[in-house]
Amino acid sequence: MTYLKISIATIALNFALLHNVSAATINSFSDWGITSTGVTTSAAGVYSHTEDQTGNYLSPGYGGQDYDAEGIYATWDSNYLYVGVMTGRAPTASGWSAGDIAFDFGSDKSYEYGLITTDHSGSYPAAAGIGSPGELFQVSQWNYGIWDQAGNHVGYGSSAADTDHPTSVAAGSAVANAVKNNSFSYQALGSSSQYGAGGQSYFISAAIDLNTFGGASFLDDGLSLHWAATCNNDWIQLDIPAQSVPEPSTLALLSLGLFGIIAARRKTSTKV
Ligand SMILES: [Ca+2]
Ligand SMILES: [Ca+2]
Ligand SMILES: [Ca+2]
Repeated sequence: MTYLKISIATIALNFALLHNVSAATINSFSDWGITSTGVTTSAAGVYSHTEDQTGNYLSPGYGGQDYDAEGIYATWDSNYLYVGVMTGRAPTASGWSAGDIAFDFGSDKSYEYGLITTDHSGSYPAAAGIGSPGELFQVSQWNYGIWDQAGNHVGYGSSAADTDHPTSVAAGSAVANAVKNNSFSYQALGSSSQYGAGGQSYFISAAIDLNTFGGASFLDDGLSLHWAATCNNDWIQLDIPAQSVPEPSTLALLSLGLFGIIAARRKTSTKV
């Protein structure tokens, strides 16, 4: 009976590590568990937060579907953190371009990394970020939007702008080999009647090497992911609680050890 319990615990532990799907690109979009009728997902191991809107007012700003941040998603396996954002903002939109995906380790409102989503061509120059689409930056300075609180416009570059909600990377350094080759994607989702309500939706996604964030300890203090267009008309944030992610090597040894115990007990029982 004892070894049966150990066996079940081992299986549960393995499942906890392996059930996170490999949702790397738009080409495997179904891996995120998002159907063609909405923005929500029920896929095991996928963390998500959705705020799909249709009206002109979004919070803190305005702009309707063109600026709607509709969903933000994350999952991981033993090698990569996969991130996704669904929005009505097109990658080539003029005016306020799409912002970058911001990473806040420790969920303390200090955003350490940014995944560049566009080259900001056609954007308002003052608000444009740096870097090339698909690059990950260690960030020393962010740009912010044009609001200080819901509905209160302060204009671009104001010191009163809400710094809890960064938009694009203003300064920092690119981290080499952080983003898995060919994993970055920013594409339209089907026709305008699909996915997020209110019109056309787009999906931004990438796979990031966990070694960039310290490997298996990357969630020890929790992680918040954040996205907004460069105006911050609508921001969206996903908070992943602190948790320990097993080291693959430790897990393998643990499994071997437990199976060793099971084997030994079975051996013992055959003797009896
Ligand atoms: Ca929408
Ligand atoms: Ca929204
Ligand atoms: Ca932080």
